[in-house]
Amino acid sequence: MDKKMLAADQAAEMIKDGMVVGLGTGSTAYWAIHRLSQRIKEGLQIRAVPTSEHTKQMAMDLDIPLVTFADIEHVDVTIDGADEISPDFHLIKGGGGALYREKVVAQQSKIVMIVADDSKQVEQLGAFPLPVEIVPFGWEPTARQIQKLGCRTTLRKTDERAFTTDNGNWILDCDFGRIDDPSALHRSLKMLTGVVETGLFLHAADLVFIGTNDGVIRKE
Ligand code: ABF
Repeated sequence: MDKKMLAADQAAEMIKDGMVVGLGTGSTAYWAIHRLSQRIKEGLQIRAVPTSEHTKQMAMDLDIPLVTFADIEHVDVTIDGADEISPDFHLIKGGGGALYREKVVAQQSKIVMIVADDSKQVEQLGAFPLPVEIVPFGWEPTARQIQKLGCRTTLRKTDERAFTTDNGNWILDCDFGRIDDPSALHRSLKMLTGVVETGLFLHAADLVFIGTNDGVIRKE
């Protein structure tokens, strides 16, 4: 069985009637959304907040009832993926480009469950280039300021054009190598005018489900 699916299924089993659920983005969250849709057909009653336009469309196609922050004050549980997970549950996210909405939803969530396969576990963050969402206007000076923090930057592109986020912004993939102090780096990046948000999610998981060849490892 697919390791991502195994992990996602276990997280989706934790969802209970009446909950407001944050729906993550990416190929692992995909399986959780599918499992939740199955459970809804079997009688589970939830409302959900999507973390991207892609996930929103998927939820609508699967008849998952959606709400917005106009309707709710908090999210009970969010299930989302990650690109890297450190032992102290710092995360790199944003490989799929949805980091801003993922972070907003995670910050409003009482419990954040991260679902991933075992390739996402790392001793130290940084092998995966850090996605940073930036404002398009003046992106070159923003990139130069970020480079001065000690990285190489690549403007993310699809079909030769800048990849545009759901918020109308662009993504710089920033290769810092090993990140010794994620909090300090996050703070330095956030000081820059052109930076909207970083893919560093600090101590951002309450529960982690890791799919392996031998089953699911649950960490908290
Ligand atoms: C989202 O999906 C992102 O934050 C992350 O970039 C990605 C996780 O990757 P995967 O597609 O492997 O689940 O959660």
